[in-house]
Amino acid sequence: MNRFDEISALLQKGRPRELSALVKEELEDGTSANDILLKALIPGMSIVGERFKKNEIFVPEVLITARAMNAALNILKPVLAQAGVEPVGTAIICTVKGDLHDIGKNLVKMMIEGTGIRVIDLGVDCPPERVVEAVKEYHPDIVCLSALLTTTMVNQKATIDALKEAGLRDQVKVMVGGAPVTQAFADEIGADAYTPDAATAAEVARAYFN
Ligand code: B1M
Repeated sequence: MNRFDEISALLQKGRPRELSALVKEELEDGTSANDILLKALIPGMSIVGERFKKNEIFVPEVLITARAMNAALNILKPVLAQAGVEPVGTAIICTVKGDLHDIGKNLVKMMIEGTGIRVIDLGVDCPPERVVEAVKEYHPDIVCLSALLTTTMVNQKATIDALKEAGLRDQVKVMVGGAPVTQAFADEIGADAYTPDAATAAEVARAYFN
């Protein structure tokens, strides 16, 4: 078994301590944080998703792997983030109302932070009115909305509508993403950008400041 497979296996078994140790070791050996993410952690999480879909594992097991994933992401965070650089702007990010999935959101947050943008994280299950309040409070340049469920994608639209009603829509770029979200859906709800993954989200966010 190679190191990426070992990392993936520890993630799937939900072993945060051993996983974190191996991720640290891999970084110390010179492997890039991006490779660890794209070749070990994300493929590991996809396998978990497939097994969940087939009812081979259930919510408690998935929660355990999600905790392990977040532990590994915390180790990659300082490597992905650019230290000591004055932020070029501000983004707020959340997972929309009704939705508790935060791994993708956390990843998008880290990658955007890595481009030198300050990111304010409103967490999960975030109602549209909380986003409106945060836009009034922090005056962000970008609002990032993540949704992982077909039943909660509609709350990306509800959030955009709430920003319109509050007269704030034109002050921010709204970016949407998450596994069920598509470019067509983003166009339909009037988002400024859809991106399929965290790296592209970071590129698009940074491009707003170029
Ligand atoms: Co949930 N879950 N889950 N789950 N879960 C999915 C999403 C599901 C596809 C599983 C399946 O059936 N195969 C399915 C959704 C089906 C659907 O609606 N189409 C599902 C379901 C049904 C549910 C519950 C309803 C299950 C139940 O209770 N019966 C329930 C809902 C709870 C709720 O939210 N109200 C539920 C619960 C959970 C857990 C709590 C157990 C756990 C979440 C823990 C946590 O996040 N802290 C969980 C998990 C872990 C998953 C899977 C297995 C993995 C999600 C993940 O973290 N992927 C997932 C199956 C899957 O996706 N294969 C599944 C890794 C992550 C890196 O990818 O989040 O897609 P992702 O993010 C990507 C891109 O989407 C993108 O960038 C990231 C990477 O580059 N991206 C953005 C994300 N947000 C973005 C925002 C952007 C741009 C890009 O711009 C702003």
